[in-house]
Amino acid sequence: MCEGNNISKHVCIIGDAHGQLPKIQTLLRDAQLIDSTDRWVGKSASVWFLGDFCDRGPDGIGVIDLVMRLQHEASAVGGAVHALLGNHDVLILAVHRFSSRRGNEPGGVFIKDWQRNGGIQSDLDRLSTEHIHWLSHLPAMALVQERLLIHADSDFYMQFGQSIDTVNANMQFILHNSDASQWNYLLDLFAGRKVFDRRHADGAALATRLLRTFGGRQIIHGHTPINYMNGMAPEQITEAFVYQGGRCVNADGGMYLGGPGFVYRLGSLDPKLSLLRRQ
Ligand SMILES: [Mn+2]
Repeated sequence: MCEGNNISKHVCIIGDAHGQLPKIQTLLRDAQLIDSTDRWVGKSASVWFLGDFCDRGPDGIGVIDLVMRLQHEASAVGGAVHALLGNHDVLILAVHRFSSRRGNEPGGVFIKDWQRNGGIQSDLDRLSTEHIHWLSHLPAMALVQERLLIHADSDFYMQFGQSIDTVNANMQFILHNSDASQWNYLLDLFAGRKVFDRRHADGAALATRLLRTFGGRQIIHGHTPINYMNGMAPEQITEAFVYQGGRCVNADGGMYLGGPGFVYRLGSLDPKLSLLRRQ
């Protein structure tokens, strides 16, 4: 439990699942959020999944089914399970929507992109109307206890609006229409990464700008496996990677690369991380 926090404010973050159902089950069990039969026992805790449920691993649909069920079970007892939209979630929706189009037609290219990026045929085969509805309504951003939660370590979100609600609505608008060029535009931008990294010339400034625009004192993201930022072996990564003086937190343990994953619990924010006001 988070020190000094009321149990009702207990928030856990889980990074990119990428079809790793057994690892997700283990993480949730070890955190005492589910029992041995996968039922919610987390009471009033809340969990945020940072997106990218499918691709690269065997059972993306299994992960989505678990998360969808836990949402119902948690909310029935005062808890909450939330999920953000990741680029791979957009990608599998694109493949499904435009699957009848050939490679030379608008949207026909998505299947190649998806296969190249670890698309799993059995996930596509099992993708139901319910899954599509759920995925296409996921928010792209959220503000939780002064943290700005996003999937990708990129500032591309600003291309879709200047408030969290506007960005979420604009992305969902694309996902509910069949304009392949808009889907392509979203996927191209969503592939960006490492924008807030210290090795990026404007990393700190871009992180600051994002927080000024959307609020929050810290960015928490997934999308880029931590080993790609700190050079550690994925198997050794058991905690979030905090960088840019605490302004940014990477919660993607690289489970599809062999990492065990981890649950990142929100504690007290460092008081030196001031709230950044709009200028
Ligand atoms: Mn991603």
